[in-house]
Amino acid sequence: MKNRLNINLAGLELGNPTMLASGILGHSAETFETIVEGGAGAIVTKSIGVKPRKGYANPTVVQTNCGLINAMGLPNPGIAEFVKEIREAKAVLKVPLIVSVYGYSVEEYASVAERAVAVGADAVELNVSCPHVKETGSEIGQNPQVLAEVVRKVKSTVKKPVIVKLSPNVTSTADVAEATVKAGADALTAVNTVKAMAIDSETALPILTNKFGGLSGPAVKPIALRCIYDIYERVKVPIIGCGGITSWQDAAEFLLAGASAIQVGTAIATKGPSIFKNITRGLNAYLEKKGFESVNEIVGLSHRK
Ligand code: RRO
Repeated sequence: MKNRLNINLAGLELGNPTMLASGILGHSAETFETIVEGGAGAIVTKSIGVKPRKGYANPTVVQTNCGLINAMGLPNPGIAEFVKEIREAKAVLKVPLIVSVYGYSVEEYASVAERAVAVGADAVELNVSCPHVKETGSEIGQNPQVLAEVVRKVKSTVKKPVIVKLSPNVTSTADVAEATVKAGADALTAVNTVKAMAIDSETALPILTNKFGGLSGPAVKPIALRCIYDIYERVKVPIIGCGGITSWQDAAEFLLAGASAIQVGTAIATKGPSIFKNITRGLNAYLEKKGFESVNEIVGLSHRK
């Protein structure tokens, strides 16, 4: 009998619709294995650029009573070093490996994507939505012309699926999604973190060294759901939901809003890698109870009139 949770996402075969979100434990083949053992259907790496980057000085993460705010500042070893991790991961992983890519120009995005795919990446996820690093991330994702140029260039460079991770920090995520899909994106991830900050009343100063960061965790869930619902009404490509998912019920809500798959990040810190199995078990039981044969049948179901 066909597994209810198998999906084909823009050509990628996943045993279940859960994925590791970019930036969480995203550097080494070993940690990817732990996440796959925990039940993830695919892995997305930390964002990788042309050159190594140290990231910001500590403190880079602050816990609030509604989620985490991070300003890591894109720490990564650069693609020349990271190709070793991609090769190693591909040798052991039995799930698709998606390499998250950032750049400071159209050419940089294309170059990193090309090198990642050349050593085995099954797809790339373009980070055009980091809320707090200058001249990349959301500075690209908030400008539909530049964003479209990046997507067109990467699409013409690699022959693997190109996923684009969108920002919630825009007036209309659906408008940006439409421009991205017109430029050739095969799938969208919605959404990256929400631009935020924290202030210490004792020192009377911002807590993060970078002052501003990205809020993740349960507070983001209703925002992400709204973005996905809007995007689903506009575009036909698969949407990967991301933002505050901590339970199978959250995952089901994202699918009903229009996501074909979901990513988990912050909740791994509190619930551990087995959160993926807990989500897939819960989803499977939900589908069975409601009489659905495939998880695809509930994608966008909340849009019915
Ligand atoms: O590295 C970061 O500080 C970071 C990135 Br690239 C991102 O896309 N989103 C985020 O919240 N932090």
